[in-house]
Amino acid sequence: MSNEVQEIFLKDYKKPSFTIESVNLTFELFEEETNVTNIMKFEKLDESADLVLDAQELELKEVVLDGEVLGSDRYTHDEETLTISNVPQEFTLEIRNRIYPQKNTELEGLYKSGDIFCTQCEPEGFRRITPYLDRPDVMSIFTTTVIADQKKYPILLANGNKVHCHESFNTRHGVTWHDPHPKPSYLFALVAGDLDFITDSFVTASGNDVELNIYVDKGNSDKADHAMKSLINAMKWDEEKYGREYDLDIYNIVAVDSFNMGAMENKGLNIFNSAYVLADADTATDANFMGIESVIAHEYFHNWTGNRITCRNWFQLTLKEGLTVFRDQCFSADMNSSEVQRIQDVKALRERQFVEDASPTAHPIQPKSYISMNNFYTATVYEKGAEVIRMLHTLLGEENYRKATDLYFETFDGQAVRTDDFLWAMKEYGEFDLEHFKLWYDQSGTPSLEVEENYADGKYTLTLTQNVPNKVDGSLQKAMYFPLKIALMDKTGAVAEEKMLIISKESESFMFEGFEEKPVLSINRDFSAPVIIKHQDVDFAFLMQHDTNSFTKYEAAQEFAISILFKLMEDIESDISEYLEAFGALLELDTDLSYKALLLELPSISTLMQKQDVVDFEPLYKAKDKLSYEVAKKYEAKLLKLYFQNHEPLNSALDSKSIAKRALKNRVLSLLSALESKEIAAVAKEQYEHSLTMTDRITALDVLESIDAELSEIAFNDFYNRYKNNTLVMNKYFALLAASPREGVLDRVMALQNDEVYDEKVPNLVRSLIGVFARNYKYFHAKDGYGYKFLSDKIIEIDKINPQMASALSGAFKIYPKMIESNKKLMKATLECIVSTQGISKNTFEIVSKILK
Ligand code: 0A1
Ligand code: ZN
Repeated sequence: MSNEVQEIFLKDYKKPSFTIESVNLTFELFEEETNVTNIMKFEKLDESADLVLDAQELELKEVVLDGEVLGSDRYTHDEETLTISNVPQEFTLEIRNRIYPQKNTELEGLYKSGDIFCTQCEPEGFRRITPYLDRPDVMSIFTTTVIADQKKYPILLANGNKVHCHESFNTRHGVTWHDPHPKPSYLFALVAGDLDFITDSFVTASGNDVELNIYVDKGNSDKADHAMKSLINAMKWDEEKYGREYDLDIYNIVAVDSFNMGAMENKGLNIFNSAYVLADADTATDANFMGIESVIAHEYFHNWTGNRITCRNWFQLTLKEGLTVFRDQCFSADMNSSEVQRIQDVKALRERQFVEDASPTAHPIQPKSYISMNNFYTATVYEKGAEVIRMLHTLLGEENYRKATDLYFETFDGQAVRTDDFLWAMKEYGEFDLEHFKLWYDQSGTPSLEVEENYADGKYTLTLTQNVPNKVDGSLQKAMYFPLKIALMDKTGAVAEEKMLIISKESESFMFEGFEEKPVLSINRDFSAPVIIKHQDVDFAFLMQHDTNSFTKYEAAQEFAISILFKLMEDIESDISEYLEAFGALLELDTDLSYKALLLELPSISTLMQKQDVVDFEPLYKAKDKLSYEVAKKYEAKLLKLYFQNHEPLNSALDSKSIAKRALKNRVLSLLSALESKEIAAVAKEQYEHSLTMTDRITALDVLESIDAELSEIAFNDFYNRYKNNTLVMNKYFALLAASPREGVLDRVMALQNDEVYDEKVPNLVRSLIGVFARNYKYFHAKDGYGYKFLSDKIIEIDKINPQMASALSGAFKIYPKMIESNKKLMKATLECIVSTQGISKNTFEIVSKILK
């Protein structure tokens, strides 16, 4: 495969030579195969063009042009395309082809998730269903008829509104759906199955009554209420915040167990990974509930940012994804605690995107080329893309941002556009240097900002020096343009000056006057720009206590702990009393409990790793273990008190106060686990046995696993027997064991693959067991290289089943260039083994070969 791969470049983009006015599809679903009839009305835009349709793994039956059956000499059909020459200016093409959804393990195109037929077409799955101009800038009106066995598949769904139920014929029935909104093929969807559903309705601001349905596996309808509530809140929010209303009579959501990603925004028929729909207190954690709220909203928001206005080509992906993530983040902030939401978004960004941006697979939010588009549904395109939109929001302010988005919607509704078009609308209402700001779309890597302070004669000077890392190919990149929120405080914590600076040069100074003594700086408040702040000699203890911005206050707590951990790495007996004092003050803080739970969290291993030039995990774990132990030892009594003050085992309510109490007491329990004492094990055991929520049970299991092998085994066995029939809960079971800090994880992970619940064809299970193991740095990066060998063997094996899953797993090797030499050598051997594997997919090849470069 390696010498056959084709790289696609943004600079080569050409407009389509044809438009498709309408598509009429008929699907006849059978147990062995599916027959597709596809009638398209074409118009030629380029006189001399041949019609080249995308077609992959399709069994062609018949091609009929304007009523005439074409002989096989009139077209060519190869592995990727169906080409017809000499077509008229306007014509109707009818194609009949056959596909085999039951054999489709890639989960792209039409496939089966258990007994349910479903589709995934973004970005290029439609070409695995029927020949088509499978590109987002070809928008057409779809009518879809689905015909299947009535008993096995009573529910038949497609995009748009239901227009016709066909008379049953023998044992079969059919339904026709019509979507009046022109759309690209990647938004096509079809579902057939025997499903339960819940239904509700929403009246739009203009009075349209929309039917809302959520379809789930039989027996699961009692777990869809939270998803429905989230959907209704999202619909209301989009009307209020963006003036966007829903535009069909029906909105359907279907939950399936086998899905490569989180969910998909198909017009009027969202298909979801069941993990983002199903929840009740017994089986889902508070974090799961939040995740559902945010993904349901994300897919709903796509109806305007993605569907009505879509991407001209796949290089524009962040146009819809960055914007939609920003929208779902703001929604979640409005529904919950905005300060906690912001910190969690930044945490996720730094854990995933910053790591990606510092790796060989770093790319701009608007990539310039790809081998497999599937590889670009990345934290960079999504989360960094959202930060870029957030900066625009900051630069424009709420009111102008709203005017600018209104203009964007008015101007481009019904079109396939570019990020430049969105930026044009922003610029209409914003005063900022657009050309300079655009670098965020073209450059990769996380900029860092070095801070220097000077104070003399009442004047305070802040000098900021930007450093943008080189591109992956080694070339230089330019200084960026961004808003930087700062505040200057006096020694009591009172804010003397709060400002939004515009940073645009490699180095610049800002002067502030009228201070009696040197002010204390609070920088990058709210994380106004996705940059790394490098600032020496900061009084973190002061900021932890007095900073008025919830983000920078949290940041100070993290940075203080990080500096102490690095000190411990140099000398494990270092004096850490100052930090311990500051931590003690946090314990006393009277603040929102879920925010407090975040303040009390010690930095993750991934956070620490990002600060190392050459990564070696052993000393990181050692330092973290030491600090965790000292914190727990010094504050054992206080922590226990805090635990019991907030522990309400019988409260499974989902109001913010109950969630916050659980978050805080579980944070405290995790902190206490560092003591590895019988007492804490007993507390965790009690919590496992008597709490009513999954949130509590999961934390208890995690704590037991880290303290007491025997008690852990008992609890895990109990958990297994209780939930073995619930695959979503079993994901948690596998994930907890794969993340275990206890020796022998790899052996246990290997053995778990033979568990009757485990199935290598189900992405959620693979992510939970194999994916989580690859983030268990201590064991994945074990010095014997067995962790690497295990993962690379799995990648090669899974690549044959599901290339997208395999290339996602390959991401664990991204850290390769930064590892210490001994590990690097081991990693290199396994990576070379992957790329040289005969028949390796282009997905996996692209990621692994980039890592090796
Ligand atoms: N557009 C979806 C994500 C998605 C992308 C690709 C998929 O399969 C290759 C599936 C889903 C979203 O942003 O929610
Ligand atoms: Zn999306």
